[in-house]
Amino acid sequence: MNILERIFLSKQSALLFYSIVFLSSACAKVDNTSWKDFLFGTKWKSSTSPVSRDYRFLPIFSVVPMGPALCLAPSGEVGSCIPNKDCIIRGGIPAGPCGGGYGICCVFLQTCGGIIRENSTYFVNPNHPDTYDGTGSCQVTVQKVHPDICQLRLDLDMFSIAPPEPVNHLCTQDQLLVSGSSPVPTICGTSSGDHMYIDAGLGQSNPIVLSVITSGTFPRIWRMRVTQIHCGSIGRAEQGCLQYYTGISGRVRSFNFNTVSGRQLSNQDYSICVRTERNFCGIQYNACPDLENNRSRSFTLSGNSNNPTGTMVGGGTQVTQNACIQDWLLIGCMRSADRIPPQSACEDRVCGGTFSAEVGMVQKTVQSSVRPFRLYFHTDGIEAPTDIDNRGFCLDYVQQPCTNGF
Ligand SMILES: *[C@@H]1O[C@H](CO)[C@@H](O)[C@H](O)[C@H]1NC(C)=O
Ligand SMILES: *[C@@H]1O[C@H](CO)[C@@H](O)[C@H](O)[C@H]1NC(C)=O
Ligand SMILES: *[C@@H]1O[C@H](CO)[C@@H](O)[C@H](O)[C@H]1NC(C)=O
Ligand SMILES: [Ca+2]
Repeated sequence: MNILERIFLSKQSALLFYSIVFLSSACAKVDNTSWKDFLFGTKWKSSTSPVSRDYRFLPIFSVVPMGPALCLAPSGEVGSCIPNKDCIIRGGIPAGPCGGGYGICCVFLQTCGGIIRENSTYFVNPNHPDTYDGTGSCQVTVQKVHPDICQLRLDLDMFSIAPPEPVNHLCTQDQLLVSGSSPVPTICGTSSGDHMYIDAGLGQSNPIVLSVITSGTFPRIWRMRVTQIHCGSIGRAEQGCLQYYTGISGRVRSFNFNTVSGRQLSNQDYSICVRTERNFCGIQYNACPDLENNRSRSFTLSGNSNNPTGTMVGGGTQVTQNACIQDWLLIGCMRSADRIPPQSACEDRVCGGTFSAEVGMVQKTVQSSVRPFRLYFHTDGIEAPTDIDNRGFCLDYVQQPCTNGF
């Protein structure tokens, strides 16, 4: 039994005791000593934040008519608005009244050694919301809330663990690992706001284990929400998509992307899917604005990003000056949008340091009408000496109506 497990067990028995105390008190009001305080220390509720003390809850009711009522806890987690008694029995944290005072905003939280048995449970670092500096493997096991769960969605609300090493951008210090599902790339660094869909298999298959492996000193913090998705749900991502976006416009980016200090992660191999909205036939991509750098680093996949680096396109079998063999983004049959008439030739792979569908130093809008709309991202395990300070990619997409020449 490692230290984390031991801490967890002692906390669990403490929790059980605390739950009994809580149950016996008829009042549902959250006072200074909350479950979170007990589990992680007294800093959970910021005494400087007025919102956490006057309980101004924002009840948000699900648009799904039969679905559970959702609510927002003062500390930012989405909870379920259920009777207080049920919250305690199910091991949740009562985070203030909701539903006009008829329910309690119940938040489910797990840390190292925990088992997730409720939909929409958060996996947080030990000592959350303070940082965690320890070494070890912190894992939670996800059990399906129903046999008819096919996917999990992981929302990285807060995610900052040690970055990849600077030479080959490998996650050698810290890692987020997902096991028990179809392969998910290992990530590290900072990716708050990003998400992943995890294939959960059919029926009561093997549980999925989420692990954050840490070594060395680093002030880590994570809070990821695990949502369970029914096989027949309209919210289910298309098969094989690690990331899935809906809506006619949006932003896609690689993990640990940051124009100032991000490092493109090595050993990635996944697809990003954009749902084709009704009456849309094509899609355009633009590099995101980069307000921090002189020359945009929003698309820096290969080459030395500290020097102006042009667009590279196409695959092939050998590393030539303008082929994408090692690290690339693939967008089916893409063309630069500014060519009238459109170019007859199109490209699939793009890399280098300037986003465009053709070789050059000028950033361009790229369009594709291959459906479904997907991007495939691939990186190998090597950066140095050719590839230096690559940040990865950030692209804004806009779907194009069918009337617009497609
Ligand atoms: C609750 O916390 C506030 C601010 O930290 C403190 O002033 C107050 O005395 C505490 N109340 C109790 C009952 O501990
Ligand atoms: C889990 O919760 C989300 C909303 O947070 C909901 O859309 C989804 O249907 C729920 N899944 C199950 C299995 O109830
Ligand atoms: C842009 O780069 C040039 C050359 O390195 C430098 O002189 C200039 O100050 C930079 N501008 C900004 C806004 O960083
Ligand atoms: Ca590489």
